[in-house]
Amino acid sequence: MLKTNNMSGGLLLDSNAKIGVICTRFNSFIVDHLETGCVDMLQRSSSAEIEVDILKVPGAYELPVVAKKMVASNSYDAIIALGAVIRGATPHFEQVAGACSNGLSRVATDSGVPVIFGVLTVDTIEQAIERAGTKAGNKGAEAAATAIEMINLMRQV
Ligand code: INI
Repeated sequence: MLKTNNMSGGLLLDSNAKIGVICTRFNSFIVDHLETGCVDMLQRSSSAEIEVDILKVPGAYELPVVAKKMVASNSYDAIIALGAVIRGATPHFEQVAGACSNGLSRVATDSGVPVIFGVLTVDTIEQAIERAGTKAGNKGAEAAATAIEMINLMRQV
């Protein structure tokens, strides 16, 4: 006999959670819109109480170390990292984007706490604007929905 347990996280949080949102000040004219989209989505995705701590870091390179410190406090159900690395304006794009994405991924896998990658890595400022609340959606809102889904899923596993 086969017993299948299907587990997936829904997009509505029905029990309390604490979420850390880390935002870069670099490219703040984009990242501020990701933050707004993120907080708005968190608010609309919960019938329970979500406490949100919002922290600012200088740039995407600094996101992993702060995420690491936050998960070490054992007080967050998920961390959302928001930023924008724009190739056109960044000669060392690969280093900044690579260190950021590898670092965040490592914090998540080492700790078991979901760290959501809400960092735009794009070629142009136009592409960043498109993904910050205009024609290609809002990466901050997507990151918030992913955080909710992951919190729900991690509570089932
Ligand atoms: N940081 C970003 O978040 N986005 C960028 O596009 C960027 N550019 O263009 O260089 C950037 N650089 C700063 C970097 O993240 C660090 O803050 C800095 O190197 C100090 O460690």
